[in-house]
Amino acid sequence: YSNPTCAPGRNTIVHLFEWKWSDIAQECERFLGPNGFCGVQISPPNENRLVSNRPWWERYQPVSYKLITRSGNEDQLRDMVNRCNKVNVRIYADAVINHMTGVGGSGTGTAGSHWDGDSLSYPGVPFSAWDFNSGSECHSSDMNIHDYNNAEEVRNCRLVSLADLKLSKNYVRDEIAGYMNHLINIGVAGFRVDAAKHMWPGDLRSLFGKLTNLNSGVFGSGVKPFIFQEVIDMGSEPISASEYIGIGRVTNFIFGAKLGQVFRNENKASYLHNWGEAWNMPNSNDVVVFIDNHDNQRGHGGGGGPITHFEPRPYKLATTFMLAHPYGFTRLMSSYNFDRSNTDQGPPHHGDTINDVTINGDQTCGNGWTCEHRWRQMYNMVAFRNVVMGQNLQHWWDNGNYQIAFGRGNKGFIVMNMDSHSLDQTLQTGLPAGTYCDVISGNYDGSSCSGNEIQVGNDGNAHFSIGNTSDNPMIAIHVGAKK
Ligand code: ARE
Ligand code: CA
Repeated sequence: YSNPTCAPGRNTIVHLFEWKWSDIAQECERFLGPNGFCGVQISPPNENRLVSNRPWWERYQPVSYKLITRSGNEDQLRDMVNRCNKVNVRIYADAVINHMTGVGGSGTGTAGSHWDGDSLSYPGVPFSAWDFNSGSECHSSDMNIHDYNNAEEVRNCRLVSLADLKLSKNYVRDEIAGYMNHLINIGVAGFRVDAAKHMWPGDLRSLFGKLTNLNSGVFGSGVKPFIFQEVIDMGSEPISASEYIGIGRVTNFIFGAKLGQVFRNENKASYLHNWGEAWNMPNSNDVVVFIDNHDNQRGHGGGGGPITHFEPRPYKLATTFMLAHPYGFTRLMSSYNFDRSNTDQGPPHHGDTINDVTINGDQTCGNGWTCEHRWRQMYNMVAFRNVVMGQNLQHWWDNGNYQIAFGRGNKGFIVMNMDSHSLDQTLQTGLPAGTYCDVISGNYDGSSCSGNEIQVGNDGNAHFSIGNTSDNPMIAIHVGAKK
């Protein structure tokens, strides 16, 4: 389950957080397909609890596995999956399977199903009280998780009072597998598994064993879904991400935290010369990496103050480094604007309807959508990653401080200046001689560069000069953008 199942030559996914299915379908066709993205992580597609003021997090409180949410209904989901697959962009669903709604209270969900969090009744599945962990499995005083040093409590008790499903039960696994197989049948390529830390690895292994292969009409025969499990492991708790590796990939939260320090100038960039496993991170092929996610960009999930789009300069630098470097399977975050004093704020909306994503003349988004993935530095580096994939990191250079450069075989080269003085260097790029477009300052249209040009000589050397005050203090060149 660790193979991302991207179409050939594609290597990065983007989390289109809280987008509508109809907007994602268009985005696949007009932008993600043409720009070489592998796929989209979508918000949870199943029925959720209706919470007043519609916070984004209501979608992490399942009511049933009917495919009706504010993002759209099942027909719209199918249309999105088909249209995206057609342009070689895959859909990865966020699977919230550890729990149902918060306990206490009752109501209806986004598909109209009734739920009762007092009696633990979810007739839309159906689940009833016997399908949840009880006092026999959970031994904390109030059934909630308090002690992350107690693995049994973390897995058998309630995460922020969410009704905790009993995944040791075959019936529960069958219902969840039925839901995931329904999505597989529609044509999704895989899953982000929410709150995987709160489920026993053995239960997940059995559950995933019930999954069918991907839709052969799209993927060919015998292809397993891609699974990446959300396990927040900063190295300080008894539950470690390594317990989940082998079942699928895991989310690597150390990655964004460590790069955050570097690109905020709290830890020398020159130390990145051995970035990767040597930094006490899992093997490259076992992880999904990212700079921030929908939780930590708003202080949820332990927060940790990652760099986000609110700090564009270090954010673009950190993302560029991530995409240029061989380590991990890369995910971009695509946000909506929100007031940082209100961490509940849902997506741009009118009434109960999520607003359309509009596209401005310069390719950026309007209507309250941030669309980091449409910033030139981001999408051009997604293309860079596709061009250099499989090439070794070589020709590392640094000034012992905050200026660094490295190449990827004879395909691409990057130079970054986070220092407080300018960079002026002739460096060995490993690239064939010629004129290259700097894909940070501009685009290549097939014949000319709209930004700066870099000359690589017959000896592979090129001269780079980067000021320290620019908004984008870096240069990236690759053989796909050579004049
Ligand atoms: C909401 C309300 C709660 C209320 C609850 C039930 O905020 O006050 O009790 O509803 O009514 C998201 C939001 C939550 C929200 C929830 C349900 O973040 O605020 O609760 O949706 O609507 C832990 C988990 C990790 C989890 C983070 C948030 O280990 O799996 O907490 N992340 C995922 C998603 C979230 C989502 C959920 C799980 C739930 O990405 O978006 O929650 O589906 C240490 C530990 C971490 C721990 C962290 C925070 O760092 O190492 O493991 O993360 O502390 O406690
Ligand atoms: Ca659990």
